[in-house]
Amino acid sequence: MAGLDQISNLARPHALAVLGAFHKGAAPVPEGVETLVLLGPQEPGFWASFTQSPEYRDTLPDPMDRWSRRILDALAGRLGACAFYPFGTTPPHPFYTWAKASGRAWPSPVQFLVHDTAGLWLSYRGALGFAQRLDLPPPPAAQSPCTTCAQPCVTACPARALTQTGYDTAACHAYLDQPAGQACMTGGCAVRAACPLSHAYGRDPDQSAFHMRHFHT
Ligand code: B12
Ligand code: SF4
Ligand code: SF4
Repeated sequence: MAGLDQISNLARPHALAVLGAFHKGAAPVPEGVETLVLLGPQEPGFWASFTQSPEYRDTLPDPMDRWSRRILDALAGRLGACAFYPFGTTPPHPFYTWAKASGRAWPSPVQFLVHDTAGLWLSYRGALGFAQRLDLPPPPAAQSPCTTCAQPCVTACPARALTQTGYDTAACHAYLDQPAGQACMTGGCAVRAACPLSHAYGRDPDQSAFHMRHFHT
């Protein structure tokens, strides 16, 4: 039976890491799944690895989603698991709910998820569902990092589009169209960057720029 160490070892060459896992019962999961394992970028290094891929180089649409499918489908095949993705289904798989169930990510004061190592730069490339109940270690942190933080995320948005009162996506897009918005376009969302845990994650700003271009076309 697969264990988290084996999953991590197979994911690492693709610059992917296990960012959380939980058993059925902690959150609704697809039929037949007993354990769900969440995978996302292993930093530093994810962007350097991804940009070597055929999907990045072929200039066709949605390179990261296509890369995620190829890599996670192969991992699922090796491990006898099923792969699930945060994109491409209607309705979407509930990754936000799954993240909370893992005990390694929490809603931040601005609602985006904050993760124990990725901070607000958290994103998932997919999840592996296992029919077996795998042994899972307890989550490394007992509580959200936000409880002992000065909360710079709350005031970091220069457009006041993402605050404790919610996310005004129209105001965010309007700001990104202005010259001042170029800082978010090239370096990523200032709110996500403001989190102390984000600083330690080591994400390449080129990756943030890539996602921002996708978000704000
Ligand atoms: C639709 C969507 C959006 C929408 C609306 C957000 C929303 N209301 O959830 C829009 C287009 C605004 C959006 C934007 C972004 N998103 Co988005 N988005 C999604 C998506 C595809 C579906 C969410 C959904 O409806 N799920 C279905 C419901 C039924 O299940 P659920 O997710 O468990 O439901 C919970 C959430 O919806 C949550 N919720 C309710 N309202 C809001 C509002 C916000 C802002 C958030 C974060 C959550 C949230 O409450 C529900 C109950 O717990 C998820 C992936 C996924 N499959 O979940 C990513 C996801 C939530 N997004 C993500 C990301 C990375 C982004 C971007 C940062 C992309 C980027 N640029 O890199 C941007 C934000 C731009 C910025 N300022 O940087 C990440 C999480 C990031 C985080 N730290 O929280 C996810 C998990 C995708 C991933 N691959 O990891 N997104
Ligand atoms: S800046 Fe502080 S309050 Fe905001 S998400 Fe990060 S740890 Fe939580
Ligand atoms: S991308 Fe920039 S304008 Fe949009 S929510 Fe983040 S900090 Fe605010």
